[in-house]
Amino acid sequence: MGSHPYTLKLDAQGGSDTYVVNVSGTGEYIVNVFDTGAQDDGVDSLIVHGLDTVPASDDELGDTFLVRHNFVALLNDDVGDSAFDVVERINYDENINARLRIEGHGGHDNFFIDDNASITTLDGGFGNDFFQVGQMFGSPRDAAASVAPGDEFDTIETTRGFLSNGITLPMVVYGGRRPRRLLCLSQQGCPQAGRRIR
Ligand SMILES: [Ca+2]
Ligand SMILES: [Ca+2]
Ligand SMILES: [Ca+2]
Repeated sequence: MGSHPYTLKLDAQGGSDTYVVNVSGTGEYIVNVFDTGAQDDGVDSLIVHGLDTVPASDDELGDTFLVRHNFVALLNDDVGDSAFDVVERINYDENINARLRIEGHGGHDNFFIDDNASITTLDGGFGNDFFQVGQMFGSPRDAAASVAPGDEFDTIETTRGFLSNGITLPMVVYGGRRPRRLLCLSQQGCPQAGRRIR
């Protein structure tokens, strides 16, 4: 996963622990949430809070979260060119044995999920939030595609490309009060695939 000059390590060790990360929406860092307590010693949770913003228009993008088997990332456009250039990255693993919870709060937030290593809850909060479970890629996500060591992840070859798992462990999605969209490409069980959720 490489090193980063702004890295914070969190390890509350044995017993039940709750780790909370409030993202900033700008800049980049790595937070390592690696609880070294035994897997049967308590329940450990990770909660990631997005920004609670009030969008000025329907086009104003809120938080963009990327969820994989080894990290949650908030993608930031610090340059303001409508391209993501820096990342707030929270590494986690299966030692988060209770739940990974990501809350978008206010704003038109987007969630892209390629895989998970913990039972997961996504809560969009207020705003027109979008959730996509599984993404299509042009090639396997390995070193040949310049994916960093340790960040490789499984895909399934389909007629349209290489599809990420979407989820390995159960996930619950809460859309909030206004119309949301859920696009599910995953083959790992999506009872509401392609349907709007409320
Ligand atoms: Ca613990
Ligand atoms: Ca938000
Ligand atoms: Ca939201």
